[in-house]
Amino acid sequence: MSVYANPGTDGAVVSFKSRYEHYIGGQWVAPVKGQYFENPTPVTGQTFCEVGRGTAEDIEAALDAAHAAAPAWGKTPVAERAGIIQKIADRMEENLEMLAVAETWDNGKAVRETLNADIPLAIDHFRYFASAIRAQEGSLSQLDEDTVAYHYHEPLGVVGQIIPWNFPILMAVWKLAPALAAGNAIVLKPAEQTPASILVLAELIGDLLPAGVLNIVNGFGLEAGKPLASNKRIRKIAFTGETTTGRLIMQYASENIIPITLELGGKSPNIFFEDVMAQDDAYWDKAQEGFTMFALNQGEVCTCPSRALIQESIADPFLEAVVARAKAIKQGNPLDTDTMMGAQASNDQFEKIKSYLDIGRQEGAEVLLGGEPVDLGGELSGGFYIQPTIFKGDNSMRIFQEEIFGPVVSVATFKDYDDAMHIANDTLYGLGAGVWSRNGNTWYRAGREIQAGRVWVNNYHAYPAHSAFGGYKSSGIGRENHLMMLDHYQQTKNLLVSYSENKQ
Ligand code: TXE
Repeated sequence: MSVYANPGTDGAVVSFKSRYEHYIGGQWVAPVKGQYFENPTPVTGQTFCEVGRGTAEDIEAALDAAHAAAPAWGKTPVAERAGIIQKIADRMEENLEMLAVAETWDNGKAVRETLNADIPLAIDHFRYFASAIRAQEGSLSQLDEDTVAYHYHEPLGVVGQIIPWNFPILMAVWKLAPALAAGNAIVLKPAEQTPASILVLAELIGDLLPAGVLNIVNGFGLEAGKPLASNKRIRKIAFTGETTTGRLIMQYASENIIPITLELGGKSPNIFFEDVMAQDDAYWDKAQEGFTMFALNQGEVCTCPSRALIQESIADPFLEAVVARAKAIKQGNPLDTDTMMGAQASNDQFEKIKSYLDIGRQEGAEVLLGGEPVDLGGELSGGFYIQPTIFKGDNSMRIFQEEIFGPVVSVATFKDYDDAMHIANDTLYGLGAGVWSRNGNTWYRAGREIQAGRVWVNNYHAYPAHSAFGGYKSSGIGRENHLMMLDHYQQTKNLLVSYSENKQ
């Protein structure tokens, strides 16, 4: 066990500035209106820095810088661009602990996860897209003997990106890596709940990119996000956040006829068929671990397996085993490397989850575990901590239908395969799902039948850069990760050429 020192104290691996401005054109630039907002750490609830409160004027300044930088960046040879992105990944790797602790302090998540998942995945993401862009090829079609159609990939130019607070650095990098690789300049707005860690990243890697290629304006949704997403000077907007906000982003984008990618909410079913308990072996152990994934990242994951569906015939022994397992989740100081579950990202989110704990009880759901906020004592008393919670109820309840975004799983039972599919698909959302079965026919059929963009079979919560990720139904539009992401940041130029001297 080791505990990282609080940022700003002796022995800390990261020290934040007390005040952050916007990052525009490779410089720190004060907000035009001179306003700042306070940024508390969810670990203790105490403010640790203030951050520029962006408005339309700051977005315009960032767009000026991005437009000035975009043409040269777009024309930079692919190998050179890829080399810069590789250097970004290397620099992040050299500073892994610093970035991990910065992310933990800003967001509240356990450092065990930021050290082993958030930051390593972000690094790999840059490496993947730096490699992918070098392997990308255009195409040529011969239309007749003298006529040829060439297809080129071109960057879009200047793009906007709006980031959520649940994985601040990783969600930013999911968008930055393909956009930069494809040759675009970017204006990015982090979430107001977690503005600092992305600025620490910008400070770390800023000198590697030509000035103006990456610009960051902090601020609130309507004050800074809307002027970016509705701006005529962007050629694309990428958004991750709530479904209702996604609907607004779509409206803004429709005014300017620009493409969008939306990664929105979820209510992912995690389905356990009766054969998971056929033997007391490593597979059964893995399946139990798969159930506890609802608490990963304090449940603040768009693909959180927040609905667990258990076959009726095994419900009692299954629940006895997984409740015991979930009881062993170690909650504590997020900076302690033994801690498995840290703090919720903000006071608003903390209050929202508590209200759903009440709603679950009022709806008559049975509380099998947890169900309360926790006071961890000492300096953590002001932080935002909730117990891992298991409710048992039925799929019509609000706790099964609405995104809670906390360490809360709602369990229902099903009779047979058809019943499981019916319950799994009885939701507005379609982002993720899990299927657990030893029987290939069962998991294959279920995997294809569940209406979700990502179905994990006999595993959960893996996010490799080269697997397409995105939603069906109200969970979003477009995909992130995978080669296909480059299509979202490029446009196709077709040159249709006649080499004939004398015929049309
Ligand atoms: O999200 P918002 P919130 C879900 C989760 C959570 C709920 C509310 O259930 O409890 O959403 O979170 C910016 N124009 N998810 O309110 O508002 C905002 O500043 C332009 C799921 O924080 O969608 C922030 O940068 N931008 C999710 C970003 O949008 C606007 C991750 C997300 O904020 C805007 C986060 C506007 N009108 C929350 N309004 C996931 N899918 O992973 C807000 N923003």
